[in-house]
Amino acid sequence: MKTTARFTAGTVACLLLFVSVSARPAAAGAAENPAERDARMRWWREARFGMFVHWGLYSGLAGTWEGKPVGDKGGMEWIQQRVKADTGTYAKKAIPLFKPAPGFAKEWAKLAKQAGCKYIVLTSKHHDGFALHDSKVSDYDAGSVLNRDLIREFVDAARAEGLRLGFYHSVIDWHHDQYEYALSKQLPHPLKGKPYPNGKRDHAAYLKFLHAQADELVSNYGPVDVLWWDYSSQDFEGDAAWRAFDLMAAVRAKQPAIIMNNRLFRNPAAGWKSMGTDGFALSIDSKYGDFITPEQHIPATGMPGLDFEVCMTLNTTWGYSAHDHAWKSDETLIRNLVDIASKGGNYLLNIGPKADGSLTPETVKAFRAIGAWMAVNGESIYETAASPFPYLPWGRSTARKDGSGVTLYLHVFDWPAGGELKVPMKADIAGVRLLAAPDTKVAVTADGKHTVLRLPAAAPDKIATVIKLVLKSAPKIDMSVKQPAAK
Ligand code: FHN
Repeated sequence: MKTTARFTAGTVACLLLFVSVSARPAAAGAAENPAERDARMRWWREARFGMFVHWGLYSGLAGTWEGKPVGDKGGMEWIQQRVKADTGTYAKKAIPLFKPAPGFAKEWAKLAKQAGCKYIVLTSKHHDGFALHDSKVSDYDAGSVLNRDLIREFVDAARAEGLRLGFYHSVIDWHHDQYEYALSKQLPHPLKGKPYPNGKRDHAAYLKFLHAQADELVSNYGPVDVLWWDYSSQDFEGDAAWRAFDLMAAVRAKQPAIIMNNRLFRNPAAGWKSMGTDGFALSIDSKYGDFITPEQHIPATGMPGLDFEVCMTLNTTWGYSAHDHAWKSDETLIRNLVDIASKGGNYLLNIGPKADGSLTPETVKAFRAIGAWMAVNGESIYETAASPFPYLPWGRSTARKDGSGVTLYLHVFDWPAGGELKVPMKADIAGVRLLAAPDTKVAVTADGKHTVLRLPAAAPDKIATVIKLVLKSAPKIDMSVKQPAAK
């Protein structure tokens, strides 16, 4: 089923996205109709906010190689590729430093819960090929090397906090001796351009391994809510690269309700237009996956009716680095969450735990700040649909269809100097409330095509004050108010 983002007039149509669905997910292997798909996607669409966790052998190296910082920007989960180390050299240095403490995942799950995350996604295997579960088809895994099943420990901690959970699983593999890295000029590999050190390789043998490990992850840990594949290139994707459709079918056979991203592919119908991390396209055919995955970029316009999730780092690296201090402000993080929700998308915000699983003070502070904002304003994010406005000069908006009425949430970033907030709509307003100052009176008047709210002189929340408007019916949006052209 192909869905393409359309900027429909008023986009109130996108509110239909949350019309309660009574269907159930289709049985494994059966063709899924739109109502069944909506039922399967519902929790994810309502969740809006998840925690991403990049943790593995690279976490112990922490951006340092042979005593020197590899850099202070960019993904240090790529350190093996950045120093061009073969897998034996990399493992010899990294394994002794990777020392998961008992109960490591409990801190992550508690912080995710406190922050208002509804799901948590952990790297079961990143590009370096080291699996965090106890794998029967590999000796480069936590079971063989640490005598631990770190995925089991993660799953138990996530469930104890009532979080939905998922696995990020890299199809790229810098360890496996049958992975034919020469088949792609675009995908990274530490030995790229060099002959295979072990002679001729058989990619089909690697795919048998890849499929077997994926099967272990969806067979041995109970319900898995998300499988976050990563990643393909334009010259190496889908069936040719991964036997992708078999892989997805095998996963769905074990986990019929699972939600999968679009990264087994890299073509326009799968929501991609380039190799850039902003190379997403505004369309996806669900046979390629359930959602589009903009990375470190928020789509400039809305994507009404389209499922997408923006994944972002807290600083500039996914895996832990001792040298990356470019932490984003609480304002940036919270406004990103609001901006993404106002476009109908999910925010997957990353943490990069240290080798023992512990978190940096900056990580804890950031997620707690988001949690404090969500404790007051979460209803303006969860279970909402994209903003019905083409543009709001002072902030963002989300919406929810409530019976015959509509609830609008206005997220004010730039508080009006004179206390008068102009909203480009005419509406029959039944109630208005500041979520951060519920006892404050807000006078409402109409001025031509606009609704005018008389607000207190100071913003109750400097980052984003949320105004809840309960409307008796759908608003009449002034569609002439558009984003100013870029200068
Ligand atoms: O190469 C990976 C990268 O290390 C990280 O895991 C991100 C997260 O979305 N995905 C790939 C780059 O797009």
